[in-house]
Amino acid sequence: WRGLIQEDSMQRIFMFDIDGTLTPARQPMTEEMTELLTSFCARNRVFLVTGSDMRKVNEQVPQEVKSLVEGVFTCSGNAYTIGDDIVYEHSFVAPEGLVGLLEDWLEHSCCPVKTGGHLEYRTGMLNYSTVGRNCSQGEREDYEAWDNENGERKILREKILHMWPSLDCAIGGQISIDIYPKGLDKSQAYNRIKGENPDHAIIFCGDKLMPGGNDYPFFRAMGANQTKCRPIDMAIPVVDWRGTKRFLINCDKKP
Ligand code: M1P
Repeated sequence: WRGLIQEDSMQRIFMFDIDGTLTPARQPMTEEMTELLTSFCARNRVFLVTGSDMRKVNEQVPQEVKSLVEGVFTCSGNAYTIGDDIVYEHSFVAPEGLVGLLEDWLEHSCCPVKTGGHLEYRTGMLNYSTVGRNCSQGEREDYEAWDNENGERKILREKILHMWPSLDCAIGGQISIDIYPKGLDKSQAYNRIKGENPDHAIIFCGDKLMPGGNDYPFFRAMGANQTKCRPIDMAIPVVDWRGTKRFLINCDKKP
């Protein structure tokens, strides 16, 4: 009985990554997901947590979904908004030499296509892409395949971590890396919402939960906070928005 009572009274908060989890990377949410998520948000407490900035969120997440979520963490947790109100925004000044390293890397990279828009200064972080943000969808997919074979982003990440121990660096999407001060990552989103809701179970869906991925710090923060007592927080790995769709449908099924 005790278990059942705890189960019934346990409140859940759902937190979702966006690119690769709710939408294809840098693509708008499909109509199917929009419909499902709108209905889910109307019945559950939902927050979004992305490496991207708000401009990209607005391009990808329909207003009907945005109006139903409780809050949106952007720029890897370095900015937090509720509705139209900015709750906080962090700043980031790239340490000496970092931009120079990225420029040299760009010049020497064997990546076959470079399109411009390689550095993006965002709130609290810097985003770097060798193929560049001006690439077409085809060039984006080609870069991802090339990077999977050549490991460019993993190697660049290791180099940055080695040269600047005060920085962290993560692979979030298909073509770029996110760079920010150590600890100022998506764990900020977990810590904030868990801090405000210690009695709630947090359930987080992400496609980059593995070490080096930009959802990993969120997962680590959950682990650091976890005791063997309820509520147990859960991280749900997905490979794409279809996996998240299956998760949402399963959530609604009665045991
Ligand atoms: O939100 C995940 C990532 O989405 C984009 O990744 P990419 O352009 O590489 O596919 C970027 O906005 C990136 O910063 C972000 O982490």
